Amino acid sequence: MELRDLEAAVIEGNARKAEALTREGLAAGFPPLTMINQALVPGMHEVGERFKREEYYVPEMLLAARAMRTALGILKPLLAVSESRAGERPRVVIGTVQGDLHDIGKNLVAMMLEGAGYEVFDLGANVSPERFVEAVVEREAGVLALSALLTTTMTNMPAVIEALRAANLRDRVVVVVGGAPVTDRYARQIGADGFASDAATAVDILEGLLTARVA
Ligand code: B1M
Repeated sequence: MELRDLEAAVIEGNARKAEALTREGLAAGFPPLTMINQALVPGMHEVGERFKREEYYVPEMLLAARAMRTALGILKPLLAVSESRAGERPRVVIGTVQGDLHDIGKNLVAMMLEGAGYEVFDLGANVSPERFVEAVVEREAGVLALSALLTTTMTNMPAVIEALRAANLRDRVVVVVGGAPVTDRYARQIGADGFASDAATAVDILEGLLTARVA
């Protein structure tokens, strides 16, 4: 098994092949994160490029997403959970903002945070500001992570921050945002505490923000 075969299975939208190759990759000793970062993510990136060039349409994107989710489903339980600091850490509520159905990147961020020992409550995609606030209250969360993949839905992020403020929770919750169209500048502009460009950085950024808050 080669990583490029797994990447190709995602690009082709072949879930069965992606599943078989993921299992083969594990048997061959590839670390789960290597398969994610060097095969699955580049595969989805290529799908996006083909969509841009109008070689792929929504059905192809859906098939690719299914292949990627199948592979991630196998890898997720294998991402090592660092137990050492679990319990000391604030709970995280995560979701994709209203109007946006993209959830793969958000799922990866959730997986990486869980792997780093955070307790994560994933609200899924197309989440309203009210639902985010409700979940922060219900779960007594100290972190809210928002994802958006569309330029037309990232503009729904400020409404979530505003809803937190209206519920008098803004000072108690660290808000991190991310997703392909989101930038550090935009994060600052809407009053988020942090921005992460990818799932691994999300963990680092959050660690930094929480350490700064304690200090
Ligand atoms: Co859509 N789509 N899509 N799509 N789709 C994009 C995003 C697009 C860039 C494709 C393109 O044109 N090249 C484009 C957006 C253009 C724009 O707004 N600038 C687009 C479009 C236009 C659309 C539709 C409007 C198409 C249509 O219907 N005509 C439609 C919108 C539906 C909606 O949401 N209302 C649509 C639909 C879909 C599908 C449903 C078919 C499917 C999603 C399936 C699913 O997620 N369950 C889909 C897919 C698969 C894509 C692409 C090909 C892949 C997205 C993905 O999963 N990437 C995408 C093209 C692309 O991204 N290159 C595209 C892999 C993933 C690992 O990366 O999500 O970026 P990403 O996540 C990264 C980082 O961004 C970051 O970490 C992740 C891991 O490293 N990150 C965070 C993400 N969230 C974070 C949160 C954080 C921190 C970091 O919080 C702290």
